[in-house]
Amino acid sequence: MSDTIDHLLQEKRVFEPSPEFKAQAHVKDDTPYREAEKDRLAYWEDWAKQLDWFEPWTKTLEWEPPYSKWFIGGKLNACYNCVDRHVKNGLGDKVALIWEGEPGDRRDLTYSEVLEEVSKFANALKKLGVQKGDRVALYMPMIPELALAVLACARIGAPHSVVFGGFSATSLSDRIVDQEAKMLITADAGWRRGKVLPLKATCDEALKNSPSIENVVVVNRMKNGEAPIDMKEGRDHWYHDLMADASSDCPAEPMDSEDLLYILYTSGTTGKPKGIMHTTGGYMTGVYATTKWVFDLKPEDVFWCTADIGWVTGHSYIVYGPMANAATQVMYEGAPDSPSRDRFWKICADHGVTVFYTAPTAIRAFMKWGHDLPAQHDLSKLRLLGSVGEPINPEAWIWYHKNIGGEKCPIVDTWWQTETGAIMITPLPGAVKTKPGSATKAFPGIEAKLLTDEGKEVEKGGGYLSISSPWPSMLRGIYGDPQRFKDTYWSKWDGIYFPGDGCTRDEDGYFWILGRVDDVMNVAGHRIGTMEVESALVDHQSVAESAVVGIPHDVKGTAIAAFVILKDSAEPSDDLEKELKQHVVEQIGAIARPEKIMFTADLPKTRSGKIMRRLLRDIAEGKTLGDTTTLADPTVVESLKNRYEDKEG
Ligand code: 7RM
Repeated sequence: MSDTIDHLLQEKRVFEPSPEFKAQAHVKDDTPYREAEKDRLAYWEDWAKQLDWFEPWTKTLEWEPPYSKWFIGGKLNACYNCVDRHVKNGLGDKVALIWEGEPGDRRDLTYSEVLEEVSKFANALKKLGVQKGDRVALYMPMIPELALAVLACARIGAPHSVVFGGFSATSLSDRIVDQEAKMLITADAGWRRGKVLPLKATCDEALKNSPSIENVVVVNRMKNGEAPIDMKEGRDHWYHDLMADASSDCPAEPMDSEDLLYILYTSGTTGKPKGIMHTTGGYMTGVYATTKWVFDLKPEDVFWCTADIGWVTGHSYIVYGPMANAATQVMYEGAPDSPSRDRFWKICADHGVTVFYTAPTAIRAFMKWGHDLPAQHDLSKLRLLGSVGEPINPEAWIWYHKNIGGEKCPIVDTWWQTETGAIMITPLPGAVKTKPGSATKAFPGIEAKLLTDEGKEVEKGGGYLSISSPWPSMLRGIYGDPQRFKDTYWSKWDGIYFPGDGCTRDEDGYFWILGRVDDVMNVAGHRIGTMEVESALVDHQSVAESAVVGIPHDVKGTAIAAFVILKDSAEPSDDLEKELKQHVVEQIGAIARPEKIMFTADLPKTRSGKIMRRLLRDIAEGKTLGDTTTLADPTVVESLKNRYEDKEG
């Protein structure tokens, strides 16, 4: 961590928005910051009023830490705000989605077409017995039907829970069981790097352990029989069959501002992911506001967020934020290197993308692939770039600025979390000068500070990031686990939100986020708990104990290294190493595949029994030992540990 700090603090370059950008920007100066500070509630009310409400709220905020309620008594519908009201306002013919499948197939949908499809599918869901309040799980590729299904759930008031299509059957059924989802929506398969991702087959596996699911809806993505599947009579239904005779008349359900909109699972410090809950009025206000100002969105923009809807970034900045703003956006199914490593730049050029939002791990991969690839495409329409998911190293920031942004696009480095629902720390591109590697300042209306363990504010230097007053899109809890909600986010300080990130502030008060300070890893922008991977390893018959650490990786940011103690019956071998990696993939998903597995006879623990992760990281990075493939001799670990304990005094 201290290497990162030193490195970041040497970064002194400052980038001002160009006069041309500033002149056309929604926000040109610091007025909204001052206004929000003067009266935060009035400021958020102004945003909420820009949405359509069936009934107005009577009270803006009720704050009984750690629970907040926003826009109390108000009634609205998230889908209505993303679709119906645009059609009503004459934007029915505006293109909502420009979709590209990985093989190159295309589909454009206008807002009127989205309204028609979503209404029909909402009726189909109702016909299959889904009622307001019932949870619906989605396990889908990045096809238009995923966005449509999410909106259809919102339309009838059935909280959705999207599970990323890269997760395993076990991960899927764990999530279904936790929320007792009644319905599962999937597709026969999806495309990823030219390979067929057999989603329905994985669902069938998950369904063996998901007793709450009554019906399964299957979208036919593979039109040429590339992925034959089994359909279980009475349980499984083709999407196109349901749509064939569904009525397109389905008024949006008036929802209470505090009704549950969705549950999205995210990794924490235990083996069990947390079901983060977001409600309707506050969440919609937060994503609407941040999409408009952070991405400086205008009616003529073509927005492209490259995230998967299976992550929060796709919820907030593909589905709800952009669509609430009546944006035209690109949606892409596949990998950035399929069929070749310039796919993203080809998509940008073909569709005239103006605002592009991606992750540092992708940018680092593009850097490796070479600047001549983007140079072969016309990226001149781009006017604003964004970054999300992990700290962006200054080298990647500068490369992005030069080679993608043509040195004319501001870069918004946006810090936020599944839990925060919307962007929290970010420049406003027309008003805030940027520094490569810094997420700059809190969004207007957000109160971010650095605190010490004791809760003392740090004006300049290092501390823990904190949010000291409630914000509309904040999580409302962890599904089924109020105690964990309190323990995880609200026990460090009194009534102040603890996001779990370390950070420093410079002389301008800019935030430089350093990464997690808990046992959560950020692998290629995805959160994975060390305990989750440890549980998956221990689940294997040959493993007695394991300890997992994150180690630096030049593209992924962090890679997973696992130390494994085998049972007496097993012997270390290359084959076993492969088998264990595969076991983790089967238990969690490919994103959790360990880069390195080291067999050891013992794990270095402190006298109080805590695993010494810092020592393990050093060993895994080769800082402590030459050959680290096996630490079979217990005395090796013991002597390492002693040396460490001596050093630490
Ligand atoms: C949106 C998202 C959240 C964690 C968060 C941080 C890290 C995200 C940035 C960042 C530095 C950023 N949600 N993180 N964005 N760190 N700069 N701009 O990623 O719930 O999946 O992850 O990601 O550690 O706590 S998430």
